[in-house]
Amino acid sequence: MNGGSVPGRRRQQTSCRTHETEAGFESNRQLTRTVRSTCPRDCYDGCGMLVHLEPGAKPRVSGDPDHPISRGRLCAKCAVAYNGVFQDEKARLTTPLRRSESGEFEAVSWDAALQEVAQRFGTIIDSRGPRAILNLNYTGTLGLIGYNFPSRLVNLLGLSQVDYGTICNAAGVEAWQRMFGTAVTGFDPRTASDSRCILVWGANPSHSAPHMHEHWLGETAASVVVIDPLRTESAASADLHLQPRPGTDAALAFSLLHCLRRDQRFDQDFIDAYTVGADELECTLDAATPEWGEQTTGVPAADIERAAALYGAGPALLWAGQGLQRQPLGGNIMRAIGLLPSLTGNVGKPGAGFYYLNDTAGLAGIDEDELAGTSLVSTETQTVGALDLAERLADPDEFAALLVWNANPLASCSNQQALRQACSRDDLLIVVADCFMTDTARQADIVLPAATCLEFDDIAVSYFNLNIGAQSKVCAPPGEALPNQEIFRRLATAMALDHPALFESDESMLVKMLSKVQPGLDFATLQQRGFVSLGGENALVLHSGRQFDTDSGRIEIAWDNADALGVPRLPHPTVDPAPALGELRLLSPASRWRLNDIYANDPQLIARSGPAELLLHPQDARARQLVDGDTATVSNALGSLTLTVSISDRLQPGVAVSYKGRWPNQEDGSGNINRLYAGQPTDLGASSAVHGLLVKVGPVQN
Ligand SMILES: Nc1nc2c(c(=O)[nH]1)N[C@H]1C(S)=C(S)[C@@H](COP(=O)(O)OP(=O)(O)OC[C@H]3O[C@@H](n4cnc5c(=O)[nH]c(N)nc54)[C@H](O)[C@@H]3O)O[C@H]1N2
Ligand SMILES: Nc1nc2c(c(=O)[nH]1)N[C@H]1C(S)=C(S)[C@@H](COP(=O)(O)OP(=O)(O)OC[C@H]3O[C@@H](n4cnc5c(=O)[nH]c(N)nc54)[C@H](O)[C@@H]3O)O[C@H]1N2
Ligand code: SF4
Ligand SMILES: [Mo]
Repeated sequence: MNGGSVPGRRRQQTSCRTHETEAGFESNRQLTRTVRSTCPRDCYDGCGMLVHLEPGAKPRVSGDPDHPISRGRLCAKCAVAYNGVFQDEKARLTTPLRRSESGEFEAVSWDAALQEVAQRFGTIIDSRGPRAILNLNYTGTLGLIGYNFPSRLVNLLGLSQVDYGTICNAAGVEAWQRMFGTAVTGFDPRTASDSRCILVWGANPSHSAPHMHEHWLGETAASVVVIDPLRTESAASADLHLQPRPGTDAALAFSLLHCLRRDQRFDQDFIDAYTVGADELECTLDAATPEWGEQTTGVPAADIERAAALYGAGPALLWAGQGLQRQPLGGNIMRAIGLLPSLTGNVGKPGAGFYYLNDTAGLAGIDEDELAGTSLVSTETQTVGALDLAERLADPDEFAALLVWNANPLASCSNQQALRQACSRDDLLIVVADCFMTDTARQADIVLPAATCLEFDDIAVSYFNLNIGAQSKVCAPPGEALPNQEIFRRLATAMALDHPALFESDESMLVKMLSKVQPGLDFATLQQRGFVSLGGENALVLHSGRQFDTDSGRIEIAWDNADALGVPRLPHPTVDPAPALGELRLLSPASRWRLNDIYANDPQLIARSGPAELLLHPQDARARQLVDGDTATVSNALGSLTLTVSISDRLQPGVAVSYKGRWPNQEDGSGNINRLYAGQPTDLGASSAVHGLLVKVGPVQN
């Protein structure tokens, strides 16, 4: 049975319940085993994990060597945190907590906690209707059950919903949904073997998709072009890095298109057959010479020419990052860069395509609407945009309760101080389910301890790679913590509800989902294999039918309903105004050491990431008499923060960076970057424009 050295056989022999590792084979038969699992974080990669289980020892989590993405290694953050804070009972929430008269938390039983929630929700619903309870959830876990199932109760009750996509990617979603008919079907990354160019625009895979950075981009034969105001590691290792001023991307896109058109790289047959409105762009394209592009974006004309030549050689892939659209004109930027594949015909053929997100579960036929019970809504519900949350929640006439799970808005949302203030309302009931005592949980009246992805079975999918993986239970939750779905089943019981959808078992949901992925596939088999790839060994060519789910059935470049949306009919090369004298544009993208704000409390990662930093260009630091290691005040009309200066020539003058992923309560009470973001929305989708933040920076005044 020792197949460990035989490539390809190891996978078959690794099974959750029975596999013995090489080391444990003779002496510890049945005692030492490894289990395959999948990381369900909100991350492009979707790594396969191998969990080593030994009697008397904590599970040891590592990368699955047989998984095509992780190839034996997890990212720097998960490798630490899954073996660290995730398994640290002292850091975890282990019992339900209730705020007592004195204001301190006291441990209570599940029954007591849920009875209280049920009773108080019931009173609010009876007296004011379900709209007075506001639900907020997001992507704390993307396991399909843990992410979706609790929404069944929320939907059945008809609670108000925060559309938390508006804190992340709604501008890009709306732009491409209207343009291509979908923002969640892109390209299969495996098609890169047929590509001659990969253009990564406003994503930083070296942080947000580390395995894609290392393997997919690192090993491709295609030319890699990265467009980012920051010289990220992905930019530094690319064949070409264009470094525009933030918020000038639409102009850059037009300039690239000018060159592509001049060089006859447009695909007129494709344009005629599959797009509408392209002819209306002609004058704008004529004017967008590379020299104009240089002036407008700061990217040298010669580099614009080079990038156009590389992309134009095709087949070419375009990856539109989520950082890209967190700009005041983020919707327009997404429309403008979407013109590249649309006008050059880089769509629906091997090696070509555009990508923002992939709905891998949907492509496999899994019905997430059913998992989330969207059809259970029977009353007229309302949604609240994330950027309006602080203001809306402050109004006692509107909301009497806030329910939060899979999210930490007091760290991640705009207008942090005002939101904290709103959450301090005495007459607002706050219920939070989380694995840790986050800033949001600290504000709660009732805290419900949630299990992590190591503690229940689920299915995890990547939104880049088309893989569907098993998320495996490898240990019991600490104390009394429960998976989200069990928390919400019990809450439904406490509320005396009886709709069967609220009580469906995990097993039943797993069976239904897996039957869609592959007939006859059961969870144990998926665990043994680790994952299933859509299309098997072969790359899928998405959009090969070139049918677009828009009104015209074509790629919509000109929008007839633009007036109603409050945007121009066509994408346009407008750029953001330059910051005023003395101001800097502050970007707060993904940190290498955090997954959003998850892991902010892991001691090893705290040590590795150091204090909250402000990266400054040497010129900007000099002008403010700041040197490396100084503390600086970063301020705007909304407030101020103190951050530790780190001088870096990876930036350009006028641009500063402070990575996201800090818990405000760990930052000496000063909060995190979102203290400075008032929540100005993007042009489309009323979404976060946090990378458009303007600040002043100076030495701390004593
Ligand atoms: N300044 C700035 N702010 C940003 C961004 C930025 O780039 N800059 N990015 C924005 C983006 S892209 C996003 S997506 C948002 C993210 O914002 P949030 O979704 O609020 O992300 P987190 O703060 O990490 O909160 C996720 C929470 O889920 C919890 N969790 C994990 N697993 C489970 C589980 O199984 N059950 C339960 N109940 N809880 C679980 C974690 O412990 C964590 O506290 O932040 C946004 N905020
Ligand atoms: N390690 C880690 N991984 C993560 C996350 C994390 O917090 N940490 N978060 C996850 C989530 S929720 C999301 S949404 C994704 C986000 O991951 P990405 O899609 O990579 O987005 P960001 O990290 O916000 O920003 C990416 C890049 O956009 C650049 N950028 C900012 N403004 C502009 C601009 O005007 N033009 C251009 N061209 N570029 C600009 C930034 O400099 C940054 O390098 O990552 C996911 N993965
Ligand atoms: S967060 Fe992303 S890179 Fe890290 S282990 Fe999970 S899937 Fe892999
Ligand atoms: Mo996000």
